[in-house]
Parts: sequence; C-alpha cells; structure tokens
Amino acid sequence: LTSNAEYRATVEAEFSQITPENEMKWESLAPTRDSFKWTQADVLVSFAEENGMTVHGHTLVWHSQLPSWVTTLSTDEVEGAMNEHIDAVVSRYRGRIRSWDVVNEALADTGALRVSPFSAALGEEFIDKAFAAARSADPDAILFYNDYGIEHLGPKSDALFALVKRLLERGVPIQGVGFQMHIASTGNPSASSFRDNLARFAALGLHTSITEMDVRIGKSTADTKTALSNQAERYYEIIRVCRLQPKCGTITFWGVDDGHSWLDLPSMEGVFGKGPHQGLLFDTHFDPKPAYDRARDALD
Ligand code: 9MR
Repeated sequence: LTSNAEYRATVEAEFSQITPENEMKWESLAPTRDSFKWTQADVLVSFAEENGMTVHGHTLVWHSQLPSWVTTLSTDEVEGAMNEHIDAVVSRYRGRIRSWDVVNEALADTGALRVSPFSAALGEEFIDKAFAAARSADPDAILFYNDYGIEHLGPKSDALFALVKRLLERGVPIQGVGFQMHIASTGNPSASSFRDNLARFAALGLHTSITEMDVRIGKSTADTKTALSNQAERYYEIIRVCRLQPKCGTITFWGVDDGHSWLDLPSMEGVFGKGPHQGLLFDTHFDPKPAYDRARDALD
C-alpha cells in the first residue's frame, strides 16, 4: 500500500473498505510486552480516512501470529494480557474502525474448541471475555467472530452455530460472523449450502460478511482462459448469495492482485500445491480479470 503506486491506485479506485492483512495482528502490534508498534496500522487507518473508506479491523484474539511473550505466559496471566491487549488496540482506534474481528478461528476443523493459550486458560469463556473487552473499549464498533471452513453446512458450521447461540444466550455482544471464503473453483461451499448457512446465522440477527475471499484456480486441468472463466463464475455465484442476503453487507477480498497473495507464499505450497493460484480480482499487472466483471455483475 505504501510502496507500490499501482496497488494503491487500485485500492483507491475500487474499494470502499480496507482490512489489514497482517498489520493489526498481535505479533505486529506488540512484539514485546508493554510496548506497541503502531506505525503501520496507523498508516492504514489514515489512508482509509483520507479516501473516505471504512476499516474492518483484523484481528484481536487468534492462536496464530502471537508474539512469543504471549505464548509463554502462565495460565493465570492470560486473561489480563488478553484484556489489556484488546483495550489498548480497540481504544486507540475507537470511532475510526467500523468493525472488528474480535476472535479469529477459535474452532478446530472438527468443530471442537481449538487449543490455544486462551482456551487453555479460560475455556470457551475466553470468547465471552474478549467480546466484552472489545465492547467496553468501543461501544459502537461492530463485533465479529471470524473463521474458515464454516461457509457450508457441515460439522464445523454446526458447531459454530451452536457456539454462537450459547454466546447470545449468555449476553455476549457478538454482532456478526465473518465467513473467510478461501475457496477453489470447485468444491465447498456450494452456493445453495452457503445460502442456507448464511440464512440461519442471519436469523439470529447477526451480520454475515464475507471476510477473506479468494478463489484458487488450483490444480485445474483446464487451460488458463477456461480456468479464469470458471473462477469468474465461482465469484459470481458466491457473491450473489451475499448480495441476496440482507444481513450480508460487506465483502472483503484477501488481497488485491495476483502478484501479492498469501496463496503463493512458499509455505503454502504443501497445502495448495504449486501456484500461481491467481485467486484475486486483478492480475499481476493490476488489470481486472473476468472474476472482477462477474463479481461486479453479482452486486447488481
Ligand atoms: O495473508 C496472511 C499471510 O500474509 C500470513 O503469513 C498468514 C500467517 O498466518 O496469515 C494470512 O492471513 C490469514 C488471516 O489472518 C486469517 N485467516 C487465514 C488467512 C490466510 O492464511
């Protein structure tokens, strides 16, 4: 954003909300205890304000990308550290960040509560406490739970649905569920399963956003042109579901152009195979792809 003029120009021209991919994670903001590094996050929020964009904050409590000092806390220190972190970060940007991913990926792929310093110390109630801390630091921010693999009806989304119902029954101030949507041109979720799943969360009164969308063309055997056309249709069918769901108000893509995507990080090759995965709306020259046109069509 700060060093690539084409990237910045594309963001300014095409988007109305931005999300920090890494700049607001705990390890980025507080690599050492008792000292914060705000610069990159501040730059992003100022950029949004200068361009009349809103900001979706990502993320306050997550098992990954934690500074080492957090992972070595004793069990009885975790709650205090978590509350202090949330209070410091949310207070700093109070009134300037529209919505927050308060808790990220608290469920394992099975749907069980994921093992983390937070669940180890506090059990499921770390979620209650995290949302309460965020709410007291900013009474107006929209507070989200965010996860992957919860887009289709299945064991993980069932487990999340049950969890969210428990949270609401306990008066936890959760207001939205973020469906990350790191998907491929084929496979889960089907459009109908995503639609039905969004509907049940929306029926609880929650916002249901798409928070990290990309669509891998993956190990497609099709030629590139066909693969990009299939990808474009996939963008259409998923975004159309959101468009038609009144509680689905925002869509975030996990990157802008195919030249800057986590999908092609060397560490991901073991998971997704060899790239380039070309998962985003703009190509490596920042030219709009077929996916861009179909994403726009879906918003009509
Ligand atoms: O895109 C992010 C990448 O640059 C980081 O290396 C990675 C570290 O875990 O996190 C990526 O973003 C993740 C997001 O914060 C949470 N959902 C999954 C995203 C992709 O891994």
